[in-house]
Amino acid sequence: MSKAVVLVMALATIGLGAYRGSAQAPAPPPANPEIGRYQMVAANQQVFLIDTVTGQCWSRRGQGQWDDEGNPTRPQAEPGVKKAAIPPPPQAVPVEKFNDVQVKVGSPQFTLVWDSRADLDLHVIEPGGAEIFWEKRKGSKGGELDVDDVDGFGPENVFWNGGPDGSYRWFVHYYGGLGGLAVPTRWKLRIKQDGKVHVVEGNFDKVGEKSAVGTVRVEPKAPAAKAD
Ligand SMILES: [Ca+2]
Repeated sequence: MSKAVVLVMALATIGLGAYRGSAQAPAPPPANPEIGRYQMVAANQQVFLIDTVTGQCWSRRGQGQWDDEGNPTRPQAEPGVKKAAIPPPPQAVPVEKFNDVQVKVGSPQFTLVWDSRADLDLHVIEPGGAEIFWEKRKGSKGGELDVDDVDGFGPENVFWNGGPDGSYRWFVHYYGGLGGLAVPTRWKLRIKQDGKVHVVEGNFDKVGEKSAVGTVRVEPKAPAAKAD
């Protein structure tokens, strides 16, 4: 049995689960190995000292000098070995700006702006019935009102990072005028869904007015074609 095989077996015996190869030159064996990091294993009439963090090994016979054994785990860890799967970092939600305010981009995405200092509110009811608006900013299927506006012009933005298929219903509510007085207000709602954009516009003259309820339908995604 070769020394390298013995060393690898010794490493396996002590459970070198957390081994990571090191590109640095091997350090000399420690004068006083810390308990826990360095392990001694007797095999083939030799004593092997193993750094369980780096995988570096030394060996000696009796009380002789330590010989540098290198890192017997490294050659096995190189060619053709699958690297541990490292999950990609979570992707940041892209953003865009309306009226100098950053809103999150999604699909579907509903973004309301208007032309006065009145307080308009965007309401979106997601598939399943949860209503998302200023008082309940998150739905139960990933939808979120990430930007609310109370002092005019918008935007208000409700988005899904890939929402479920089904019907999304929306309406706009004239919640409050200026000091209780209604100011005529023109609003514009942009709806984005699967790369398509459409815009709906309307007017309010009275506090408490609501737009008609609009519906956006997200169709189920076609299954990916199978390669034969
Ligand atoms: Ca509002």
